[in-house]
Amino acid sequence: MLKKWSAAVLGGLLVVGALSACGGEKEGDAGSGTKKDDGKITMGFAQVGAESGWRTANTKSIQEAATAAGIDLKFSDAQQKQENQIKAIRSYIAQKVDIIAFSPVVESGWDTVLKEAKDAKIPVILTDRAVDSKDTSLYKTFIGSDFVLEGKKAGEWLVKEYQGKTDTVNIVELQGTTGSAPANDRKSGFADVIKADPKFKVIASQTGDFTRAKGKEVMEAFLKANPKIDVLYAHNDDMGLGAIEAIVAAGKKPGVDIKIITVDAVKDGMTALSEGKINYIVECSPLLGPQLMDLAKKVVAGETIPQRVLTEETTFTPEQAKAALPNRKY
Ligand code: GYE
Repeated sequence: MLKKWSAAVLGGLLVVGALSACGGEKEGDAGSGTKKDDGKITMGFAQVGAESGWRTANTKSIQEAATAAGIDLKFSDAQQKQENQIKAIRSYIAQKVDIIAFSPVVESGWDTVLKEAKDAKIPVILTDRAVDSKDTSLYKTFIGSDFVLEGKKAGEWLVKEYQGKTDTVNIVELQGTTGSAPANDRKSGFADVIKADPKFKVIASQTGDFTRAKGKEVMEAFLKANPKIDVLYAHNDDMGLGAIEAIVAAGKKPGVDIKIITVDAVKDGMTALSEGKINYIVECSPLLGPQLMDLAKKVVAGETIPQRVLTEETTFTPEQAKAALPNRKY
């Protein structure tokens, strides 16, 4: 599925590693007018919540990178509620911050508040999750992963794993937060790949809200309703880890009786993968802080930046997880 911004940005696409270093601009010498007397840039950041290991690592990355870049960060946690994020953004507008960044909980419903920021001449950067606004002038850039590609990678692993086999493969899916970009896109990317072979059947698909507790609860219901589940595809590690508890409680062996694919590659997920309880993880990097601060400085300085900044990511098998774990930062 082509995203709204795609056509507009094809010319200016930039791919950079999530760990790439900050640019070397002098802090606080950019732009004018709204900055405080100390010349520091003030950023208002409206975070999604604290729903997962990924999110915790993302928050830490943003806070540390702000300190390192000399940016004054105002941070809010929306507890996965769009109305809280809108409130936070409005309060940043009222406080006349230099720049607003946020990771939109869901894709739709942002035009009004984004227009308010634009009218107040406060630039906005989207991080991690996209919005479906048609007017791409409402934000300066969108930095984060390609979630459709992540879903496709999950599907491709499955196709390979069951190559040459003809029996039906019953799949259950734990979706992320309803209406969020990663839930929509990880679902569609995966579906696009597996639809080529009718032996793959998604027999149940429900949201687990990206949390461990919900992942466990929904998996329990899946197990009760479906005697034969071959594969679990969870849109993040945390839901997969919750589901593992439900699978064990049902007397089945995770990774063996039920094959498990997840997305994120946070430490707990990678540990389960290295132990064979998860079979495959598609990486999604939460370390967006340094790039965000770098881009924020450029925007405040009036420099032109690409409209889409993609993070570079890989995939992990159990062997690769074992090798990567000792140096894993999150
Ligand atoms: O995969 C999940 C988190 O938006 C990419 O949100 C992020 C997702 C991540 O809760 O763990």
